[in-house]
Amino acid sequence: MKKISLFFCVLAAVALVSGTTPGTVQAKKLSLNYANFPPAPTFPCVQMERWKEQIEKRTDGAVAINTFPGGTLLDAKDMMDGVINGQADIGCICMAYQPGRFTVTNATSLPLDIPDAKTGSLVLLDLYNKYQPKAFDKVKVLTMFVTAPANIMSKAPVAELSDLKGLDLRASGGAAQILKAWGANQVGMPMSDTPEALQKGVVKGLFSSLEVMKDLKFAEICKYITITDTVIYPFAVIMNKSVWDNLPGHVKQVMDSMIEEQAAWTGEYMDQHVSDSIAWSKKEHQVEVIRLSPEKKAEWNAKLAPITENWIKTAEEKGLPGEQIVKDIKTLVVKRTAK
Ligand code: 3IO
Repeated sequence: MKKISLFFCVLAAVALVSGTTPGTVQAKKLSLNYANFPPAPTFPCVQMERWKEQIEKRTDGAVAINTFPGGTLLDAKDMMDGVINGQADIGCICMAYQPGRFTVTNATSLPLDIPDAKTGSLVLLDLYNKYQPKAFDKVKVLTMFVTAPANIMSKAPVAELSDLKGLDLRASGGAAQILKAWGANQVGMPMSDTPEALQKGVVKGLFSSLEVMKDLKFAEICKYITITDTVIYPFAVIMNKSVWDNLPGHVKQVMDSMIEEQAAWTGEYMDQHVSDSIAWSKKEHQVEVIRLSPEKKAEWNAKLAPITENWIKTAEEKGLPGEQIVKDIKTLVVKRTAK
């Protein structure tokens, strides 16, 4: 009799705890805001949705990621400081928009022949890991990636350096330096401002990776592509430092384990999507692709020689090992291409 009543007492206690206070049994769900500057169909936002999905799955729903594409939470120029200040927990930055701020990582946007986005993304991450640049001291880096090499998209055909002379083309950062060296009239602005600038005729084309021909419908306006495959744009995804510090250990582990995987995934997605975009632009919008002969390519490349030299000089003036950084990028490209 005594045994039975004890049994029922325990049973009643369990029922009481689990039945009346469910909130204390289940851990509170963490919710994080992720800001992005360009429109949802573009690759920085595609990779954001993929990361969100994977994080939510791999943390068994302990974390919810709320995504804000199209500059609805933070725009391109405010992204880095907005995340540092906590206006968003996570943000995606294009380092080309603040070239002086991200000197080390922007060395990947020198004309050093990064062949594709996958190789470039892994090289950028390796470089970041080696140098741990001060620019990222106030944030946690969740991943880094680069675009495919930039090419010219224009309203009028560009086949010669003389076609570029004084032509208003939009680019930022390292890519902007290259347009200048070729004699174009380089106009700086983030990608998110470019559709309107093209539409209004403020610029006559742009210099970036070709997936935007499809994702931002530039093929409707730019009927010509000139293949130069010269330089990439580097990106980073960053988290507010104190938000990171306060995450549970198992969530940190999941996020850390995705840093390199996400870089490779995004690079691969970008490379594939550029091919799709070129095919789509030709078929749907009769876009013409102009290729430079090897002689012409050599002539164009010769104009770029001083860019890397000047960057090294500026970096060393800032107390950075410029020469070594450039050497490292070249070595890493060979190493990562071989894989
Ligand atoms: C880019 C930025 C936002 C959305 C799609 C994009 N494709 C290539 C870039 C690189 C870049 O930031 C730029 O300004 O060309």
